[in-house]
Amino acid sequence: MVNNSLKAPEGPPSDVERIKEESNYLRGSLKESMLDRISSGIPDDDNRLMKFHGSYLQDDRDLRNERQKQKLEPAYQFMLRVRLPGGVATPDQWLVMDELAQKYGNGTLKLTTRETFQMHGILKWNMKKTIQEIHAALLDTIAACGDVNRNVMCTSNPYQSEIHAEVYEWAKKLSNDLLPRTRAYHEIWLDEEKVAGTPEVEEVEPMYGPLYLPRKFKIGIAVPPSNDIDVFSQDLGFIAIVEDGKLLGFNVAIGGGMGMTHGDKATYPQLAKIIGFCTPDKLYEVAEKTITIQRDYGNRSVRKNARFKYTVDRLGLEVVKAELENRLGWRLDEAKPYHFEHNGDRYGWVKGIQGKWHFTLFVEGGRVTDFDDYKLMSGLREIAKIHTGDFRLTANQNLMIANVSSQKKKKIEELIDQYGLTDGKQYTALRRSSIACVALPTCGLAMAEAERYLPSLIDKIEKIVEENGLQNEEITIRMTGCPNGCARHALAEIGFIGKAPGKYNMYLGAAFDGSRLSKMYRENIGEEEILKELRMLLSRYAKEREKGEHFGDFVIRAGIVKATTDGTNFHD
Ligand code: SRM
Ligand code: SF4
Repeated sequence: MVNNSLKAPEGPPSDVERIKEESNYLRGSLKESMLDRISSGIPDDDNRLMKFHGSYLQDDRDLRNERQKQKLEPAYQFMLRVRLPGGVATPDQWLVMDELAQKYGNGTLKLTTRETFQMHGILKWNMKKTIQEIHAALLDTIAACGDVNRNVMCTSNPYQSEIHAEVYEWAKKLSNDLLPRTRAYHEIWLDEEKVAGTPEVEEVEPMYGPLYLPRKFKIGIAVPPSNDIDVFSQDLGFIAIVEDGKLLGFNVAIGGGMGMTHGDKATYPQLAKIIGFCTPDKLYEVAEKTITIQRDYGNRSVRKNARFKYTVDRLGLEVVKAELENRLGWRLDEAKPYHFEHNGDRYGWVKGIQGKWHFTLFVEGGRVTDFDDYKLMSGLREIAKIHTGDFRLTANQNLMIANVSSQKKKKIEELIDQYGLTDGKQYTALRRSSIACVALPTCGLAMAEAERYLPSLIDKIEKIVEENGLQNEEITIRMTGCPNGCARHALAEIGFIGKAPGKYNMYLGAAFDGSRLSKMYRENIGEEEILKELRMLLSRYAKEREKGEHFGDFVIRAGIVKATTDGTNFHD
């Protein structure tokens, strides 16, 4: 099966490879470590494995210095991420997540950029109970993190709900069928009897193998004209091709990813490139074989160059395509025409098929909680108690109350009014087009604030926007606390990447439909300079733009930044 003319990079395996190899299919000593009462943390090796179970050990960085001074162990806590293909949850599941966040978490839920829930602040002693209660709600956290295929996303687009329903089924099937086969999760968290090592059961991972993948792997399915899931940022993206209301199949795009490291040009965000078309019945096969190529040729030595995008760029797109077709035993069809219009969400009420209604709610930074003057979490709880449709978590960190029957619509509208839940229409379109990653205080990799800071920065930018009459212009703006790109910053028309506390690199020029990466415009600047730059840029945009021209296109036409034509020239 392995093509000897293709080679994986040479070099000693990274430490994580050793941990996986010694882990006995992701068990390690996790079970024992979780029972150990001496520390509220777990050893590093187990924390690496923990990711495959959907969780990370973190510490509250707001408390880090103080605890260090007092010679106390860091304020350890776990983040838990649910696997929720297509972002679809039932009202009962919503209520369980809400209850668990109050009972074991920090009382909030984070709606993530990959359409799922994260809980923060769970203590070690409560982890097993939390996972068991999630399991009882017919959800799990398997493979939500780790070197495996992650939560499969699909468009939440309410405009073509019959196609959404079909595409969602494919996303769910891919997510389920690509799960690791190890029973480690069931043994450790759900008390299933141990199978590994018993003579009658030999555990194997037919697709992943014992070392799993060199790095995380992400799949998303977009339904044009909406590119809400940023299909070109995925390791493997599928673009639904619909003709006369029928799903014909999918264009296949490979090799996207957003992460990079400051100052290291060998790392860069990249867009997936389209290599052909397949019919729906071939979707799984294409995904599986693509994953095995990355399994066999991905970089297992240097983790920051281990994503599939680097494998594709190193081997060449045509070579990878040929290898895929070789493994499939058939050829992909020619890609079919499609057209994306935007990568943001569409807010408010929309009528779908069978008389069902969908309401997309603006959730700033994806954080669901009861704020002093905005009881978002309580409002959604009351809605979940009477809602008979479902909830859809969007890739822009928003929430859709979906499939509302005409009979229920009035009651839900009343609750929306009572709790002041907003579709964001009272804000500028810029705020509605914003995303911020978690960053501080929980993310161990954050160099600067994102979710906690972007709203107040936007308060100031909104004034500039209004002065220039741009309040209804959708301009995508995204902020991350570090260059890993969890808010897909490189696909924002205005992007900020944290460099140090209060300092950001500023990027401009991505396309509004998610088809072009941005370019660095200013390095290491603080709020004052950010606002100064935006005052100049937005006033020029207001005066000089052409009809219908998006901000990302304008800054390129006006010569403010060069267009990034490929990830490999992102830093030029
Ligand atoms: Fe992410 C690591 C949060 C979407 C690229 N991401 C992390 C960790 C787990 C930090 C860590 O490794 O210690 C963050 C946890 C913070 C916390 O306290 O919760 C984290 N990532 C998130 C979320 C919650 C951001 C959000 O505010 O919504 C998103 C959860 C998605 C999910 O539900 O699965 C999230 N992360 C993304 C995306 C966007 C996407 O997938 O569409 C990306 C860019 C796309 C990509 O993967 O290229 C992304 N996260 C990364 C990377 C860089 C990976 C790379 O190879 O370049 C890291 C760091 C790493 O893996 O070493 C990372
Ligand atoms: Fe953390 Fe960086 Fe991801 Fe933000 S982009 S959540 S700071 S890893």
